[in-house]
Amino acid sequence: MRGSRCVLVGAPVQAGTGRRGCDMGPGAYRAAGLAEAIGDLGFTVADAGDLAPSPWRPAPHPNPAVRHLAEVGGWTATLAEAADRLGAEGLPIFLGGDHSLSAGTIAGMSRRAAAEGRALFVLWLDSHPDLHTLDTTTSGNLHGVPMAYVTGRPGFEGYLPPLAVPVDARNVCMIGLRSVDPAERVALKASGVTVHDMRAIDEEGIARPLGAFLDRVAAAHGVLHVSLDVDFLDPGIAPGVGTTVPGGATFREAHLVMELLHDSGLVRSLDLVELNPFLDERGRTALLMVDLAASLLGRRVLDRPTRSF
Ligand code: Z70
Ligand code: MN
Ligand code: MN
Ligand code: MN
Repeated sequence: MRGSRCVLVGAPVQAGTGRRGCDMGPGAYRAAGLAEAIGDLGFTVADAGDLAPSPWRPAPHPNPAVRHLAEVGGWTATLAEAADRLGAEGLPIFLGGDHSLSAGTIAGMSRRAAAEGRALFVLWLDSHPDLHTLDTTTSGNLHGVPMAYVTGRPGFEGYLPPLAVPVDARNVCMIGLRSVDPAERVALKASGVTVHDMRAIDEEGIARPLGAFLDRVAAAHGVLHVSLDVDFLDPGIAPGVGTTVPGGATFREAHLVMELLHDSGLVRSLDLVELNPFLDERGRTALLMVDLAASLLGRRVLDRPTRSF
C-alpha cells in the first residue's frame, strides 16, 4: 500500500444503471463506518466529499438503446481528473455509485501510472465483464461499458471524454464472472483479458489464480487498481444490489482475496461499486463492503508470514 493516506471519494452516479438508489451508496459507506475502520488500521483518512459530473455534450449516439450518455460522460471527466490528482497523494477509494464510474477512475489511474513511467493493472471483481461498446449494448445501461472504454476499444470517440492512456487488456484480470452477454463473450476472447469465471474458481479455488496475476503485476513493476462490484459477492450475503446473480463469491473467498491483495502491497486505488442501499437489508451489504475494504487495507485476525505462490 502506498504511504499511509487514504482518500474517500464519493461518486453518487446512478445514470449508468436501470434502477434508482445507487446514488445513496457514498452515504451508506460513511454510515457503515468506512473512515473509522480505515483509521483504526493506522491510516490518515481524508474525505473529499461527493463529487459532481462535469458538463459534457456528446453527439447523439446511433444506438437508440444508449441512455444517459451526457451524465456518464460528465462523471467520467470528473473522476478521471480526481483519480489522477488524488492518486498522487495517497490511496483513493471511490464510493459508488454504479460501475460506469470506473470509466473515469481507471482512466485517471492509468494516466497517473503512466506519468510515473509505470503500467496500470486492473483486478476486476464482478459477475459481469462490463465489456460492451456503445454499439453492442442492448440494455443501454452504461455500467455495462467501462471495461471496453478503458481498454481503448473503438466507438467511444465523441461520446465519452477522450481517453489519455488506454489500459493494455493483457493487464486486466477478471474474477467471478457468471453473467456474460454474447457480444461480450466474443470481445473477451479477442481481448487478451485474463478471465477466471465462477466455474474456474469452483474447480481451482481463488487463491492460486489471483496469486499468479499478482506475481505478474509485481514482475512488471506495475501499479494495481481494484474494482469491486457488489455482485461479485453471492446475493445471500450481499443483497443490496440492483442485479443479483446467484452463485457468487462466498464471505470466505472474498475476504481471502482482500487479504492476499493486502499482502501483495501492490494496490494503489479501489472502486466500491453497485451498492444500492435502497435494496439493502439493515445495512448488511454496506457493512460487508466496509469489512472487505478493511481486509484489503490490512485488518487481520492473526499475524502470519506473507504467502508466496
Ligand atoms: C448487462 C448489460 C451490468 C450490472 C453490469 C449487465 C450489465 N451485461 N449489470 N453490472 N449490475 O445490461 O449490459
Ligand atoms: Mn444492468
Ligand atoms: Mn460491474
Ligand atoms: Mn456486475
